[in-house]
Amino acid sequence: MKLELHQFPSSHFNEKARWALDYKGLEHSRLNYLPGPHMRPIKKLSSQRKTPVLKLDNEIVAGSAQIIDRLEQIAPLPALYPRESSDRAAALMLQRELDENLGPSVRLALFSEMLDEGAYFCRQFSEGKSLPVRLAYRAAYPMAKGLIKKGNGLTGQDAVDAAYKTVADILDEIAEKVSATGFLVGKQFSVADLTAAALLAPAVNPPNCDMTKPEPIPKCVVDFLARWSDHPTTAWVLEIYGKYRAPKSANVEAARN
Ligand SMILES: N[C@@H](CCC(=O)N[C@@H](CS)C(=O)NCC(=O)O)C(=O)O
Repeated sequence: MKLELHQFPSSHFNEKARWALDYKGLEHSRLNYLPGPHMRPIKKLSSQRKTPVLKLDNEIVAGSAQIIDRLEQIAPLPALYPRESSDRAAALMLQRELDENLGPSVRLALFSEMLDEGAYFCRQFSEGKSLPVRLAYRAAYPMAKGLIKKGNGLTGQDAVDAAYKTVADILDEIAEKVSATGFLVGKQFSVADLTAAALLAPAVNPPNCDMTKPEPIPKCVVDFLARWSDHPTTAWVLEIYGKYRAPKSANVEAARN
């Protein structure tokens, strides 16, 4: 089966899908899109506009949770779903809650700090592209900024404060949940741990993550990372990345738009 991940390299939801593919050792190609220009081709491919999208031969699966579910069917081992049905239900429910609350809040909080650093913002999302593409992307940024704000719920200070509070509350909840066994559900690494660690990666910047931040990191992002660095959940994310984030099993990185 030929697997193609249509993705943004710098995206925590895409990191979920990459991690699942790598954890299962599934060879795949990664096709990289630029946020913004991605809309038309991704919509054509999957009838919706968000990444990640996985193409399995002629089958299209959109959404990180749906992709993990499909991978669990085609490559059950090593398992990301707990074997026990009550644990599986708990892990899937946690994944859903984290996808709905943690993922968007981490992104909104980080974007609220980074949006005024246009050069860095563009560099992070266009790394690996040709110089003309990067220059064009940077030139379009002032016009795109309003759309980026709107598309990510950056409607004002109240939204930013709420996102920060959501992240802080979830960090505390995770620390409490993992204190007994080191895992969010049961005694083994599962989709719940993968989801929490991948969605927190933009706030932790793990060294073996597929989306480490380009250097030099501007002060606003250094401060964003420092904000959580002493939290026990940050140490937990680094530990989970160290133990369970298998190296890349992608065979090609092709450029798209
Ligand atoms: N629930 C979706 C969320 C995916 C998502 O928010 N993707 C973002 C990147 S992090 C995206 O593609 N945004 C572009 C857009 O909204 O057009 C998932 O789990 O995959």
